[in-house]
Amino acid sequence: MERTFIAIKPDGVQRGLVGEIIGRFEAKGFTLVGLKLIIASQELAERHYDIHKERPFFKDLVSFITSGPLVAMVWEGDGVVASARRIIGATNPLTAEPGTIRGDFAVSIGRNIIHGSDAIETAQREISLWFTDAELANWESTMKPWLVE
Ligand code: IDP
Repeated sequence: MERTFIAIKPDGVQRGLVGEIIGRFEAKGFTLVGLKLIIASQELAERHYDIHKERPFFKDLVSFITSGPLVAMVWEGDGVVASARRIIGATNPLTAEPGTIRGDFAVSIGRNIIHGSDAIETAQREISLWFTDAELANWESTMKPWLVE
């Protein structure tokens, strides 16, 4: 079953948007299989954003992402990786569509409140970076027959 890694960044936590954001994924019909509130270490943040290490914003990004607690999550469902990216919206919140999380709640690219894996392979890498197998729950919602034909 397809899984994706979602993180509510420290700005989303500070702004009290945790419940709202989790609610959107729940209401959509995806299944929560991992959840924790943590302050990421410098090493974890650098590994997570490794692909951006040569970019001018890398230092500020790592410093911001480690600046306070974030909510790390794994969500499961058919097509969840691409669907979550649509629910989240464009990287720049000013161009993100209204109705998306970034479109509804953010104004700045450096404070765009949420991360979602951009591809299935990236999701697998990020999930194993942030979670151990024991931290993930293998379960099926009793709602499934009402969600999936
Ligand atoms: P994504 O989060 O939508 O996948 P990426 O291009 O992978 O976007 O960038 C990762 C994160 O780096 C973004 O969410 C944003 O917080 C930050 N970022 C990307 N581009 C810039 C920039 O030009 N200035 C400042 N921060 C940026």
